[in-house]
Amino acid sequence: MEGIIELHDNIMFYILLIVVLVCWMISSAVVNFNEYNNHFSMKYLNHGMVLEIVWTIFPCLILLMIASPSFILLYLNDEVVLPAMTVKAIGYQWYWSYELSDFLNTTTNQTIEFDSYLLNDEMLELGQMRWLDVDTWLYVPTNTHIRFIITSMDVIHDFAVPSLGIKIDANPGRLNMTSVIINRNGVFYGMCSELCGVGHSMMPIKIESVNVEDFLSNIMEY
Ligand SMILES: [Cu+2]
Repeated sequence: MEGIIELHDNIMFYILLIVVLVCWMISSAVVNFNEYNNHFSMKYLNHGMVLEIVWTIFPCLILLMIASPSFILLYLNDEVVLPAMTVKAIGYQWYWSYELSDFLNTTTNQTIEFDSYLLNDEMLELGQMRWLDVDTWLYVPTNTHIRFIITSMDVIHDFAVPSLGIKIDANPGRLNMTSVIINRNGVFYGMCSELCGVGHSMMPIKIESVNVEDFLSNIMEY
């Protein structure tokens, strides 16, 4: 997400430059070259080789300057660097289910997995977010390379957490992968972002990032 914001800021610089330049050229043409201010046209000025070359090359260079950081970010986002843990998120009509296959529940001797359901209005406690809070949410450790594997059991869903910069389709029969590294504690909300039926708005995502020690004690409770 930091990369996306940085790219936006970078591109915004060029956009402002272009908008100002184009507005200035249009307004100066309207003001200076109308029939009141300029009665004559110069008969022999109908082609300018240098000008043509300049206004072809210059926009090309600007486009290249915008394209290169954009491609770098695009391919960097695909890279999954040695994940320390894996979270599998499975979309169902209409809730998310999570599997932490790196961890074993010692009492049942099975990998940790749980369903995450929306809290309805009656169940909400003071301070909880309406239509965003869930009964059991995902804890993840901070400063850890986490791999998310996204899939679905029925129709296409979409696992989207905007503040983490994730938005990945959950397709039945297919595993999609992305990775995050969260560098501070906090709660991150997301929603299903692919229309998946009447309960589409009732399957929010809640991820809480905590220190590694807190994370290890929290997952005991799943
Ligand atoms: Cu959905």
